[in-house]
Amino acid sequence: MKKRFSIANRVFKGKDLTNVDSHTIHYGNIIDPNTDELIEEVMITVMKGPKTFTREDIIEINCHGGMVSVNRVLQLILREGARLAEPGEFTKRAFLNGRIDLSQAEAVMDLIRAKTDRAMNVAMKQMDGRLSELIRKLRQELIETVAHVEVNIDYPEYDDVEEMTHDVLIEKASYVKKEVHKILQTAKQGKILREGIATAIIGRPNVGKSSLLNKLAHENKAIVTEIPGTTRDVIEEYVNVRGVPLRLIDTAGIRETEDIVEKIGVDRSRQALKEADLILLVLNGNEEFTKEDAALFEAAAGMDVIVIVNKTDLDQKIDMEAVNQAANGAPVITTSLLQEQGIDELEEAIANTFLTVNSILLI
Ligand SMILES: Nc1nc2c(ncn2[C@@H]2O[C@H](COP(=O)(O)OP(=O)(O)OP(=O)(O)O)[C@@H](O)[C@H]2O)c(=O)[nH]1
Ligand SMILES: [Mg+2]
Repeated sequence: MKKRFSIANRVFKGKDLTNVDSHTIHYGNIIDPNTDELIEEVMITVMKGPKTFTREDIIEINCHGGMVSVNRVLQLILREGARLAEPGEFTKRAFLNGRIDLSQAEAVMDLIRAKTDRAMNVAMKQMDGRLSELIRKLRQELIETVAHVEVNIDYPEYDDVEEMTHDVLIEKASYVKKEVHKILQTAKQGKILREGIATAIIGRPNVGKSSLLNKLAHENKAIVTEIPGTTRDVIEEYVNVRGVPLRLIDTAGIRETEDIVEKIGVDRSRQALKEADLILLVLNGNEEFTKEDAALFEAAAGMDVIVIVNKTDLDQKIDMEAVNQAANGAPVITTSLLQEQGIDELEEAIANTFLTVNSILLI
């Protein structure tokens, strides 16, 4: 008798689990076999391989919620000879037993770690075998092409087999290359969905960067004051903007400063800017467009940028023409974070940037 059944039968007072049908659930009690003490009232599910997640026999014990009851049952079973699964062990066994392939196994991990509904959907589709199917088709295409070439070489006398010419080969190879390239694009997207788009909020001091983080996070995470140079360290927060996961990074306002702590903060801001996937460049509409603002646009050149002209509730002193010119085609959104104006437009711009940058193949 298998070890898992013998352990379960030893601690379970109810039906003999070796004699029940597969995929059935049974009510009973967990009893300490040494002391006859009642440990917990449970439902036990018996699933015999190969129609299980790992293709092996599986016994699942459902006990009451709460750490104490779960722990008591767990401790007893461990004492009786079971051991805890290693992280990812069930998925590993499912893979080793040929139940799922590697891309599906990865999808299981993505599913567990998914940060938004959209990330979850992508993982579900990958688990469903969609990526495996794409790869399998390309592999098949290549195998058939190679077989075709071999037939041409080995049996030149067959005249009913179409000749594999250089042109046909090139055509097939470039088709496969194009498809592989598409799949690789989705890998970048997968990483973004798993880890969030690294989004740096950049701007001169006091323009409203921390206010922006707080608005997108719907929480007062960062300290906001009217004193320029309030944020000195990098603050990170995961937010979900219309299903797109962002790792928002609020930074110290970038300016020349003699203050040692602020200086370190400014260096970190520059670093965050360099490492980001997306830049939210914040300007103060109540002030002129300055040389420092222009320098920020230069630092962000070539990156995905959304420009935010904030404080529209105050007098507009900024030259919008200069802003649009510096933006060079990047979206420019006007907001009053204080009066909660323009946030919808900003969220839409973020979602759009994400969708166009990373064509979503798997969704
Ligand atoms: N009138 C007005 N004030 C705003 C707006 N957004 C932010 N503020 C104010 O501007 C000041 C600075 O806001 P913060 O969000 O701390 O600015 P910051 O860019 O993070 O500043 P540093 O951390 O110093 O670089 C605060 O007093 C905010 O209340 C706005 O849309 N309109
Ligand atoms: Mg700040």
